[in-house]
Amino acid sequence: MLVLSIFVYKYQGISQEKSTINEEVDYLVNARSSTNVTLRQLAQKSQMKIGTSVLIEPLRKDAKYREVLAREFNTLTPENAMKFGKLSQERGNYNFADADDIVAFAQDHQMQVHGHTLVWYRNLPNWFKDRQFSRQELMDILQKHIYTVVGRYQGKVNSWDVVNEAVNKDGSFRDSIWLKTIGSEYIEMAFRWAHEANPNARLFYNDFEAEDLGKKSDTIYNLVKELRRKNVPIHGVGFQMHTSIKKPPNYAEVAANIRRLNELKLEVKITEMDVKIHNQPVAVTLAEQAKVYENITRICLAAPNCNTLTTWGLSDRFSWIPIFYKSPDAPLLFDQNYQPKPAYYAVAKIVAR
Ligand code: 9MR
Repeated sequence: MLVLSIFVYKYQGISQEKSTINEEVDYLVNARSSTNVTLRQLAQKSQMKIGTSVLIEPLRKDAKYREVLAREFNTLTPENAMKFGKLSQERGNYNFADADDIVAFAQDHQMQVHGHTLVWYRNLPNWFKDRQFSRQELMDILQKHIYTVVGRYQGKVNSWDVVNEAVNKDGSFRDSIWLKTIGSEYIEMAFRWAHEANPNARLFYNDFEAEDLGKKSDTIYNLVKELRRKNVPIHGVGFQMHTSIKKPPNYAEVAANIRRLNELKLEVKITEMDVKIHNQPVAVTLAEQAKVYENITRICLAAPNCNTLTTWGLSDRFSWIPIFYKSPDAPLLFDQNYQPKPAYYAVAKIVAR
């Protein structure tokens, strides 16, 4: 702890002197050798949840992945293993092997699990393809799915992304099979069923590019406000926070958005953070990336209704970004070799306060 205190003291000193970007870069890059306290230990002290999404393949095969996961994080989110299409290959049948292993790892290491995700327009089971369901049939399918999955992990998974990405960029509702077949009530139904399956679970609406103020976040705000008014069991909103150094979040708006949700007595979790640096992993871009992580961590911790920061992947080795954008990137807190990056120390600095 002493070592880390010195580190924090030194860093604050630099900030107060309004250091140049180069000094900050040097500091953040060199910070690596000057601390031996883990993020998880710091987070524990400040009652913060610090998490990452988890992929089953490295969890099974890579001892270093397991080591860093247990050492640095106190909560995790299965990145894919709990999606409907992954769990149910055939109608009526579930394969929980991957999800069970992730949950068991969390339990063995006293970590919480945030379940992801019950209702999404993507990753639907193959048996949905080319099928026309009646409204009642699809409601039955969804209810059964939610009861099965939430029920299975009762006591082990006590928060859930119930509905994921139901709103478009322009603020309209996404034209998913759920909306088309059931109507917009599917959202309310999903929350009620999740609550019935596990009355102790904290239930979230989760989305991307809705962290700032604007059409999309306004629709989400109005949606959750209406759900609260109708006494639908919803406890929070997930800000995915997939960002980039080229287009960092509008911090004042993120803070205002968290504040207005607090007025509705809703929690906010940062659920899927990553910060693209666009194939330029040099000191300056790593320092810019660190700043984005630092600012978001600070804003979250300063708000009474936000205390969770989860990144979408543990190491740059396993990020979805290079695959999806077909371009190398390094968006996370740990590099390809599991070494902490400047962003790691920037988050640690805030969590240590
Ligand atoms: O990172 C996930 C990737 O491995 C999957 O192929 C993809 C489709 O299931 O989903 C990615 O995670 C997404 C998350 O589930 C919801 N928010 C956006 C994430 C990145 O696409």
